[in-house]
Amino acid sequence: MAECFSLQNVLETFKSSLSDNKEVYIKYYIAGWRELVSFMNSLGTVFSFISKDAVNKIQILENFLASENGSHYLTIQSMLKFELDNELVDLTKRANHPESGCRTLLRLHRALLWLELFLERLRTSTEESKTSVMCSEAYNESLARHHAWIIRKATGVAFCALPGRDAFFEVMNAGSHEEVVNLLGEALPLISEVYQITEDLYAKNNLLELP
Ligand code: 1PX
Repeated sequence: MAECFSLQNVLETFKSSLSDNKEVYIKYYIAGWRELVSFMNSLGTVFSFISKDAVNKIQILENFLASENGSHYLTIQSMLKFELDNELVDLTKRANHPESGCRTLLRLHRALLWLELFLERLRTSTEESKTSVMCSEAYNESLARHHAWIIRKATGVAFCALPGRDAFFEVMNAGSHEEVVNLLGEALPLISEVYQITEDLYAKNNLLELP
């Protein structure tokens, strides 16, 4: 794990996650998430229930990658095919395969939409914009509908503890505000492309509501 977060690293890992034929390498996808989690950890302990869950999911995918079936977990595309062909996915309710790669990655995938919406708000924000508002608006448009009431409540509390916009730009470690905004402009289309490829793949296979 990088000892110091930088937005540039996130950009690089998501860039590396796209293969020439537009498959998504799981190794880099989760490396991107590890970077983001290290960023979130630097914001304080109120976020630890979120980062714990994210790390848990990253770890599940890393374990698959390191297992004897690891070669099937090279890309999201190959993982889907492998797990579906071998009936390793609980499709309607959690049963024999409660922690399949497919359902685990789907949770991160949904969070990626939150990230995209949040970063877009951050990119176009003004000095008066509040990070907590941008964060919860992005959350309400994405993850919220997948979360139980108690999680939504806890998440709302955590958002109130977010540092202000200036401090936020600072921790992103990417230079001046203008440079951060430029970098966000570069990162967002990439994140959005990775998101869309995954979304289409899951939709095509009818996997968007995996339990
Ligand atoms: C450059 C700035 C970017 C900021 C980086 C922030 C990284 C955020 C990483 C969030 C990863 C969240 C993964 C959540 C996965 C999830 O939805 N899990 C739930 C469902 O899983 P299950 O196994 O039960 O089906 C689980 O119930 C979740 C529990 C914890 C609460 C998750 C709240 C997610 C809020 C996302 C917003 C993070 C705000 C960070 C502020 C910077």
